[in-house]
Amino acid sequence: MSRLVVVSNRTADLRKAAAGGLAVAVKESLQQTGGMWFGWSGKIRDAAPESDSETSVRLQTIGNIQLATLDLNQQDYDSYYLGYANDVLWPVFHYRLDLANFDVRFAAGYRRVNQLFARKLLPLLRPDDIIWVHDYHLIPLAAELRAMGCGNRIGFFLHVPMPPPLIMAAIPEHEWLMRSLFAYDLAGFQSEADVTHFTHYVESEAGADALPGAQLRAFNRTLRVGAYPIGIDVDEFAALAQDREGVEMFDRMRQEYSRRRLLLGVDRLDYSKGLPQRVHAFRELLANYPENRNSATLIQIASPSREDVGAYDDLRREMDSLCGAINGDFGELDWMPVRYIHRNVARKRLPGLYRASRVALVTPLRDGMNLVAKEFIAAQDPGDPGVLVLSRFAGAAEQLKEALLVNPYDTHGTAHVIQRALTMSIEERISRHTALMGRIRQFDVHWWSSSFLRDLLAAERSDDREPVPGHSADRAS
Ligand code: GDG
Repeated sequence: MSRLVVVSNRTADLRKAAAGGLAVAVKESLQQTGGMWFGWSGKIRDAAPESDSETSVRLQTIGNIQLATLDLNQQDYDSYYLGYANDVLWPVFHYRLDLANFDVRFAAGYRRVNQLFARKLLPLLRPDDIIWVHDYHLIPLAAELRAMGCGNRIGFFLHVPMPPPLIMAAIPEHEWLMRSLFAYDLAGFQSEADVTHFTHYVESEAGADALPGAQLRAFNRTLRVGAYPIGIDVDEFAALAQDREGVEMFDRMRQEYSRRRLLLGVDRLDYSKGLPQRVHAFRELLANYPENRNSATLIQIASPSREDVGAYDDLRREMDSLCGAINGDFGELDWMPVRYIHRNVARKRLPGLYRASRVALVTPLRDGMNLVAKEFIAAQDPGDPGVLVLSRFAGAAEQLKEALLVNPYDTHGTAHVIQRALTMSIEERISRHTALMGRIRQFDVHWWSSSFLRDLLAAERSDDREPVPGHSADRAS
């Protein structure tokens, strides 16, 4: 049987619980199949910035997974990771052109690190390995590998949203980036909306033809595309809720908040997650529906993320001030409306916390999928489940229609829907939860990886293995 080789910007620490959607899902799917996980170690090495002569790949085997990691130098970290990935692709793919910084040095660093990854990965590959590349950090990786002669099957999955063509076109290198995707055999997206955006982009910008079998033909190549909404390991997560720590957490929260109704948000502290808008909506709930005063409490966990990026610092200050103001304006000696925790919470505690909450607020401004929505559903007591309030701009909204969908920009409307969630009858809660649970069980993380890999194996190979124009080999010639 072929070996699976997963490539992502960073590998996860396999001995610790992962925080962050990609790490959680990739780890769970790779543990099922075994294989190799290749990526950045997370470390920055001191070295002459121009050479990668000392970069060596570290190999480590843990269970059925071989981890292959390399360090980055400071210049590459600054331009590839902080620059192009976090200051160009992340904001643009989340529709935030206002936050993007199109510094040309970033694009050069991005290309350099993708070439570095390709050079270091190639000698580790066996001819029948199946390669699965993850996310926006590594869009040109297959094109670089092909330019070095790699003929393996290579699939790509985008965890973040694919923006509409005119937003994509704001990236100065958009043509190069999107053309690179045609070096893959399969490009997977989170939702049908993402597939549509990509298809419209290549049709309008590159005159692509849509072929039968979910294929696109452009740049002399054929690429299969599809939506593979990522899921969670439902059984594992539900079991975690029954673990000692899960039960203890649940009991503690239920005791502490016995007289109060708990609302919960769990997110990385990221501007795509709509945290200030959520706090504004909660404030409006207290203002417009006074029965919630002294009664509803919002616990917002915002785990630290990308603290080296400026926009995240601004967000942190904004959240500190919004939460302080709401507690100052509405709090009582024995009630604080918002408990804002800017720390990472142990994964084992999350299920108990989800289960003790009456309402989950999952209200990103834009999100590829959002796994918290699915974790919340999985952790509920089916006989007395909580209600999911979900942004229509999360990829998850395409699947989770029985959640209460909101527009997070509409503060008034969101507050109204939260009130509806808080007052929903048990019959309606159970009926919605049963439907949602069925859906996340059917489309769980194992479905996600097996359907992606099945389609990657079945994808018709592009007729040529030639380098995609614009990548190493033809630049060198
Ligand atoms: C990207 C896309 C897509 C969060 N805080 C803590 C913690 N978490 C865990 C959650 C969940 C994961 O991190 C977050 O997953 P999301 O899906 O919400 O978001 P991103 O990190 O932005 O991930 C996203 C995902 O990739 C997968 O494709 O869904 O759209 O943006 O598992 O539970 N875990 C712990 N402590 C925390 O404080 N232990």
